[in-house]
Amino acid sequence: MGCGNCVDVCPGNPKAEGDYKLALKMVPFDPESEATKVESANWEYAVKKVSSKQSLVDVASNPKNSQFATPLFEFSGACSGCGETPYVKLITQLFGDREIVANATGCSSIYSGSIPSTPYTTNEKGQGPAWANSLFEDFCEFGLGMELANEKMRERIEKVMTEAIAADCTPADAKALFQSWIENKNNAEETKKLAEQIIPVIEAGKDKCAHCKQLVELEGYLVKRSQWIIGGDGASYDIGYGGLDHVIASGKDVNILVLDTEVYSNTGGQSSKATPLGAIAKFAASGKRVRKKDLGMIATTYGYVYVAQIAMGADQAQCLKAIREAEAYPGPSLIIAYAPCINHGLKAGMGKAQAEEAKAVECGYWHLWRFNPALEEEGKNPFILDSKEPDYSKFQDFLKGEVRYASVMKQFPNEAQELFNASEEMAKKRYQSYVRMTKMEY
Ligand SMILES: Cc1ncc(C[n+]2csc(CCOP(=O)(O)OP(=O)(O)O)c2C)c(N)n1
Repeated sequence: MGCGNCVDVCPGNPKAEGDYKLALKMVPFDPESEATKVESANWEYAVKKVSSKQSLVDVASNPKNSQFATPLFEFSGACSGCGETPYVKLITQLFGDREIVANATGCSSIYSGSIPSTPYTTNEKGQGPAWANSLFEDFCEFGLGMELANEKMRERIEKVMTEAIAADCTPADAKALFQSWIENKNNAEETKKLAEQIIPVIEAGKDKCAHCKQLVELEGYLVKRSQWIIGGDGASYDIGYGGLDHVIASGKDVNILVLDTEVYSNTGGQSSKATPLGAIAKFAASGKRVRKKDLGMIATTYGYVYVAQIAMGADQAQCLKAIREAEAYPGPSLIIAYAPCINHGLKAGMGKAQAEEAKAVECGYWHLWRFNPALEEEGKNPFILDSKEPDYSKFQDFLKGEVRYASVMKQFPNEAQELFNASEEMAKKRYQSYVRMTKMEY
């Protein structure tokens, strides 16, 4: 996207400390140059001839491998350096061929639905995410409806298959496959393999077998779907919060991704309940006076909701692990992802958005953790604090590196330091509340 974050984060071949070769290099783009012609031929070759490792077993094991999977979210119209899009892209690399997205209105709906084009795309088999945008205030209910509809259709498949197994008209090879599907219907990888075997058999049998005929109509539901619900902090913490709460309480297998820019980004940076104390935002012109809501902690009180706080640029492995665990958890999941935004006014520039995420975690401004109810079932503490003990000596410098804080200093010099100190105190309190969670007896 021209921001240069990729250059900043993609490791080369460091052989010794200080000898850090970058794998990528930014060069000026001249569409007429010979070099560009060679690169366009290389690009065409890579897109058409080089297949990526799409098998989940291969790609999901670590961040490096995950990047060999073809992204099914490509060139979006988001701001260069946007902190949101890398999370959206990663999810398509892991689950894109069976992903469904219910998207709240906000930046993510605008860059994802830039009609008549869309950055969502398909793999070589023509499979890719299905996507739709709903309102700002009901995006979670919208996704829950998709999940319920999908469950219903799959119950129908199971019913027809059960009847087919008992019927005389159904071919014998189909019966064994149906039995296997019934036993593995919630195993994504198995259903992918089984769907490839079942579809030709039911297509061939549909004229002689009434059950096969019905199953042909339902064949789009054979593969276990990956239901995602994506929204910003305005939608999740504020306006769609009632729905979010209702949906996580439902116990249904949906994955909610909150892209937390700490403001309503798409409408120009209004304050939300995710805006931290001390930050300037619209409707908080002299710096917000109350602290950020801890949406993640609220969600953990259900006990059966998978919850994680992530920041890709701070810990890629933790980010990948949380997204995979959330998707695998057979109930509701909520991932809150830190996303730098042009509204923050990064003094280092949006080309350093990933690096800013690392700084935010290092100084204790943002925290990485996971709450996995599956661990509780094993008698373990479900709460895992992934952030190291923060280095608070860097906290004030972090704030001064962003215009949303630095401008408080300029406009309200008398109150600024007091606000910044309070902001640091709040961050410490929040970290301590996570430390307490790690000490709970189970
Ligand atoms: C009920 C309602 N109020 C206001 C709007 C206008 N609106 C559209 S997007 C948006 C901001 C979204 O902010 P957020 O959820 O934080 O997502 P971001 O843009 O930051 O990704 C607003 C206020 C709307 N679409 N619907």
